[in-house]
Amino acid sequence: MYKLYNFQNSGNCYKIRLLMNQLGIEYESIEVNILQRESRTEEFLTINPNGRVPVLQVGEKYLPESNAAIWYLAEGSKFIPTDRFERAQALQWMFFVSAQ
Ligand SMILES: N[C@@H](CCC(=O)N[C@@H](CS)C(=O)NCC(=O)O)C(=O)O
Repeated sequence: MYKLYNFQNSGNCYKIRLLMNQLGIEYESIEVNILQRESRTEEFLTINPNGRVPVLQVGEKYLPESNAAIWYLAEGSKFIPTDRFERAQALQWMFFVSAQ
């Protein structure tokens, strides 16, 4: 089962939870209170040296960056277009949003 290092009020975390719900993917949520700097502890920095949530845990591996997690989870689903140009457009919007 996946684990999601997660802060309830974070939009970057929300979009992963939304996708997992849409795809019916089960996961364990591990709440990291960023307001109490729980993402900056020595322990958490071994999970993500960037000190931020979300982080998706896949087996023994950690995947920070919400868009990377979304791309990983959505592979093979209707959320990643099969058409090459449309796939690039999906990435276009993901890059656009992360640059705002
Ligand atoms: N580009 C990253 C941004 C992650 C990010 O900014 N996370 C914020 C919450 S939305 C965070 O963990 N802030 C805590 C901190 O910087 O200590 C992503 O998309 O996952």
